[in-house]
Amino acid sequence: MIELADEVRDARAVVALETTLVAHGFPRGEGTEVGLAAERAVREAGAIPATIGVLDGKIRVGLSADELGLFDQTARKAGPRDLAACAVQDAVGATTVGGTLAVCRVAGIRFMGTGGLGGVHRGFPHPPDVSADLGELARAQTLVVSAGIKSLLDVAATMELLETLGVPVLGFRTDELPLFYSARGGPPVPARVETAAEAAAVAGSHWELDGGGLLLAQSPPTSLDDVEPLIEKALAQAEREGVRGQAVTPFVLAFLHERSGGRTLAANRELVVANARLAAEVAVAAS
Ligand code: PSU
Ligand code: MN
Repeated sequence: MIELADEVRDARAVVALETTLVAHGFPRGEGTEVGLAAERAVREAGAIPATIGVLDGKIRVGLSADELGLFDQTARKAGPRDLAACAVQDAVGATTVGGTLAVCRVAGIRFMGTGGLGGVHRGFPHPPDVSADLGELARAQTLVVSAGIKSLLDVAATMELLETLGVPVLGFRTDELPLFYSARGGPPVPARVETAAEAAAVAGSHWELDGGGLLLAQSPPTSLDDVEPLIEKALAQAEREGVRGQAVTPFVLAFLHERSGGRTLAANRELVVANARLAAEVAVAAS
């Protein structure tokens, strides 16, 4: 059911990339461009990109540009629980961070790049919405590079849960956890690393201890420090419209992209590519 592209199977350094942000994280058409830019960044750093998604009844690891274009708004959002049904029912399944990690666990892929990790949604336990990204991050022996935790979530609660799950959180040249759109204002990180090689060494040691996933948090290249009021508006609007579950994150991202006049869109695009590049540098250092 899992099919690896030839170049992924033969590669020494591989970086997994997700397809939910391609399908649901950007306006129509733009997600594909972001996905391709992330793949280019991985190659420039000397690694092979393995973009993961469900297509043609298979879980595909490594997609062509044309195949990537099939992951649009009509794709199902595929978290860990959705992979099997998507494959059996021949649906296009855009994998979340959690869904991608579930595949990495089986395929033995150790590094991944994304935008922002999912986590505990604000207002917990009403509803009790906790992203499946966290459970998979605890299980998979994969290091995920992100711009921290999306600030539309309850970041403090998510950090507590990561500690409970035994997930190391490394700040890349920062003492503060980045907040997706902004570099500053987050909680302190439990450990800071200065280089990709150091991150690779910590990951290797953690896996020697039979640990699971790690989060390597990198500040966004462009830091937007005035998004919080807009996030509150977006969450209130989602509430009014009865948006629930898997639909919340894409709804909020789309609202922000529109209402910020495209500023969050540009920032999000940039940070996804930067994280893919850093994930590749860590993968190369580890090989
Ligand atoms: N990072 C982005 N854009 C995104 C996401 C991450 O820059 O759209 C996606 C990831 O796929 C992540 C998902 O797994 O948001 C979290 O969704 P939820 O809160 O429903 O688990
Ligand atoms: Mn959720």
